[in-house]
Amino acid sequence: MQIWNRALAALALVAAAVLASAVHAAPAHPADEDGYELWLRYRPLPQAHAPRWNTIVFDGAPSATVRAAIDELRRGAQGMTGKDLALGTRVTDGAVVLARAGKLPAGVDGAGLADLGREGYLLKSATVAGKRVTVIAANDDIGLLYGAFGLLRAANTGKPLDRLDERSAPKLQLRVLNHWDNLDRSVERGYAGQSIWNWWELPDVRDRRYVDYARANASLGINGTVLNNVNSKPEILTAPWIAKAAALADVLRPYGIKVYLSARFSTPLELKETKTADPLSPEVAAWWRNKADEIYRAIPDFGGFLVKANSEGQPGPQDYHRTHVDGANMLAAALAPHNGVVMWRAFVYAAEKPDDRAKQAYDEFKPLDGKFARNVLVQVKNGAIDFQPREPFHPLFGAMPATPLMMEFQITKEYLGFAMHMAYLGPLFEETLTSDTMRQPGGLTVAQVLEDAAHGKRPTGMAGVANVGSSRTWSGSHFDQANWYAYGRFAWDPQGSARAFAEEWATQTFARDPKAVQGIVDMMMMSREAVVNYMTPLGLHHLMDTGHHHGPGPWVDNLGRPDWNPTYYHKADRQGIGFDRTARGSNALAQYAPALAARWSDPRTTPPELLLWFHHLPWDYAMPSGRTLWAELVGHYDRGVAQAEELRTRWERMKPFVDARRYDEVRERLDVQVKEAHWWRDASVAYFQSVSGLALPPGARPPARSLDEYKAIRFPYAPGH
Ligand code: BDP
Repeated sequence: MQIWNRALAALALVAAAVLASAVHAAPAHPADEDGYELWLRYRPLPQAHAPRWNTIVFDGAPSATVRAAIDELRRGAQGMTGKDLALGTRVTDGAVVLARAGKLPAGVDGAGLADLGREGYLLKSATVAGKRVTVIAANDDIGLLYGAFGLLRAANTGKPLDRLDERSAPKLQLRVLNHWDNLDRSVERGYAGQSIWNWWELPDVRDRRYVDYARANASLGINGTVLNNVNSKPEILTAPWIAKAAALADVLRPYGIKVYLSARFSTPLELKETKTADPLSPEVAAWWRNKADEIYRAIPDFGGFLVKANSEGQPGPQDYHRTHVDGANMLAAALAPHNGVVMWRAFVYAAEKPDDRAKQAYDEFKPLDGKFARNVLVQVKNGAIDFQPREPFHPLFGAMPATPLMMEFQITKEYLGFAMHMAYLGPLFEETLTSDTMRQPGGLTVAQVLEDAAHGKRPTGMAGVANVGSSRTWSGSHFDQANWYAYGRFAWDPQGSARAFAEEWATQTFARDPKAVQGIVDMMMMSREAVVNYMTPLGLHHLMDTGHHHGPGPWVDNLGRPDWNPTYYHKADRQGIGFDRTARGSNALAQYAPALAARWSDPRTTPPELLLWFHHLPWDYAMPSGRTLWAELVGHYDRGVAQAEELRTRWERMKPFVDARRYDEVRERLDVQVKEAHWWRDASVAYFQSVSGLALPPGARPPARSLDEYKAIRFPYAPGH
């Protein structure tokens, strides 16, 4: 495998460098890397921290999953210590014991294992028959694989390996990537090259990269992947494509990853196999039942369907005057005999409706609470508009207590600078997950809503729109890998911490030196707020240019649908700026719990970062800082630019710790980010000034170019569109 060979090749060099650095204080400069190995680099550990593992013990015939765990442990040990671990059955000093429940070596305390479910694991330092061993215990093979990755992470991040006592189990059941990958290998909103699925060559040719993809996901606990775009095509459900999906399922299965498909609601009609796609037509229901049976013959553990219906022009049950429940439940009935699920998206809005777009999903779905079949999850984006740099949490969270709601985050950065800007999304995920919906006395966070779907009796889950592609870095840039990482870790534990995940990632991906980790993590933690500041400060949203969403377009007001126009969202005029979502305006606030709605209906008790999401305010509105809204807005844009520059300066300080290749590749992007932060700031200030008619606040720098020049900028071939 590529990672393996590269690791071996690099090993001699790096081992020598590390040994040298243990003797002399000055670290040798690390060898160049291209990022392909992600956070699974397993570089040599200094003697004092290196694991003293010497054999792997497993009693029985290893399944493909256990073999994957053994391979990974060997790969990790080889990289970190230079030692090859033999596989044995006798417990020796330094053994890593993989044990299923019921087969724990005598003397090892397996208390609590039973509560950890199929996927959980225990990591324990123990003494067995007088030998010091490390035990990975689990109820199922997949738990052993996750435990192996957990142990390697502990070693890689410098945890004391002789005092391990860790228990871990996922808090959500379905931890899924959504690939928006098209059948021609283009990727909607993809900035990391082509789709990693080489559809044309599948099913006969199985790129070795699929295995590395599976390893990366399994290392985080991601256990599902939707292979194709939510804007789906009928062909994906035809025999040749089912065979391609089945080939991928075969590769991914040992790593605990199930395959799902996005289904187009009108598939049978478009394939001319039925006369309608009406979900209540028996002919249609029978077609889907047969289709499900056909898929399960090829993929016995197929996960189910993801569906985007009656949204942005996609077909759906409403085309036949049926409801989302009619549509979802019909598909659910076809999948139920096979234990498949339907992930039905709540991302719906229609131009014909004059109402605030932010309200439409709640208005359509809230009345359907409790009506969905048991194997349906409603998949809700983190916010009510569309993956903006900042949005308040979606009002559906906490408002449908009788329906499992699945979170949908976007890992690919459609609205946060593609793969060009550094924006670590951990803080965005954490901000949403820790939001208090106030739907329960004492509080009810979004994370709790996800974890407790219908009181634990129905499936739970989280989806992330993947940022993975054919790029050598997988994610289009080195730092975008961190967003895949953090997503996976939050899907495992929605109550985790963005900073802690960043620390793990930076240590494994870049350098173990605490100074480097601290420096890199600090950059990551400030990066998303920098983007918010120079793109959409103070609760502004959807100001990106049309279609491709690259760069500023706050002036755009001529699109086919009003709710695609930035002017619809900021509503700036001579008097003021912001979307009034209070009772005087669209009253979207009424969709939140009354106590929260009351708090946010007064601009003085609305958090400043959400101010213009909920309020239309005069330009001279007095902000808590004492400045006017206008001065504060310009101040935020300036701050964003300063933060982008600060990111670059901080990266320069990381130079001694990072190999030259990755250093330069990150540096190039930071130059772009600084340039584009200026562009965002200048274009936005120029535009809002033209609307407000106000002079720039004292000391503010005039935009570099005229508004007309900014308006004339075009990107006919921007990626992902
Ligand atoms: C928007 C994207 C569009 C997606 C849509 C969706 O611009 O490409 O198809 O969301 O989530 O963010 O369905």
